[in-house]
Amino acid sequence: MARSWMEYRTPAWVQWCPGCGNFGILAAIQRAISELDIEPKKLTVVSGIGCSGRSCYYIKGSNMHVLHGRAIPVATGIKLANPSQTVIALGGDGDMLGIGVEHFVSVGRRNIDITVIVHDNAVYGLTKGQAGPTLPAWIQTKALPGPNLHDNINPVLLAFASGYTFIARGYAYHVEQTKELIKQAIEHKGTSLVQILQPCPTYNNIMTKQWYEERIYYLNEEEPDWDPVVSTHDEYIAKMPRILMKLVEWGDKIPLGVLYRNIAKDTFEERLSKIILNYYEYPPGRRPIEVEGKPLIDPWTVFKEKVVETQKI
Ligand SMILES: Cc1ncc(C[n+]2csc(CCOP(=O)(O)OP(=O)(O)O)c2C)c(N)n1
Ligand code: SF4
Ligand SMILES: [Mg+2]
Repeated sequence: MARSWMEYRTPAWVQWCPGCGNFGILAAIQRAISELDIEPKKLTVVSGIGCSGRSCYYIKGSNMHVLHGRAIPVATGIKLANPSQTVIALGGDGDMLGIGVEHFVSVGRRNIDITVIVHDNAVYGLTKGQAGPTLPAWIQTKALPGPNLHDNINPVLLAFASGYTFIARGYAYHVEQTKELIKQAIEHKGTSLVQILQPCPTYNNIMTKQWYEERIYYLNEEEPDWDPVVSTHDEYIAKMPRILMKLVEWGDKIPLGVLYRNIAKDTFEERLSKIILNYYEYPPGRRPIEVEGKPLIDPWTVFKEKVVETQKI
């Protein structure tokens, strides 16, 4: 029998404001990993800096809280060293699409089997409500001295253009549906994005629960023939116009659910295993680093050879 989601809680005190959408996202992640029955030691949640970034303290796993915007490169390294590990990189809209946007894009080119979760409240919650990269132009949330003059990034369209092979959008207060999306994202082989619309009752007084709930709808409910899975080039060409329409839809109506899934592309790990034939049996994380107390590699010799010697002019 799968572990209860309660077993994925930690004793850490949850430091979010009352009503914060992060509570729903945390519950959805804990329920997803519990239903997938992932052992805590086989799970790594890597998070960046922000209110959302604190999630890694609240989920039981071999987790890391890293520098602002750097959850994806750290998650990439962990996955490549331990391909059997389930790896989730999470952060806010600022973390993932502001300071970390270069990593958000680059990971799509590799199709590494990790799940990226964006807690999207359209503001920098932790630093007191500045405009985030997903805040639409002309909106003035309460901490801004005037309306936002920047256009907003569309995370799902950017993920598509970057090569992500699974793209979904959920809503933080709908724990059950968001849990299902996270489960599918984790099970998908390749880089997955789940953008989660997350009300921030403290700083985003425009994009509130009511604002979202007047706009969101579930694709599989409103369009029962919705099928965003592509497995061949011909299917890709045939389905693309409709998928693109949904990726760009944002305004009076905001679609939720799986927006795109490509099961034809190989993962970076699969590509690596074609050059390193024993990669899966003997990944870097399983190789010894010392024998009889002595390191296999002397860091000073390596530093001298690779850095000091090459700097000689
Ligand atoms: C290098 C660096 N620059 C700036 C900051 C300050 N800072 C901390 S969190 C944050 C933005 C948080 O916004 P977001 O990623 O959307 O997370 P949220 O708090 O909304 O969940 C910023 C700018 C920092 N910690 N490190
Ligand atoms: S500031 Fe906003 S995002 Fe941060 S904990 Fe409070 S409600 Fe949540
Ligand atoms: Mg934010």
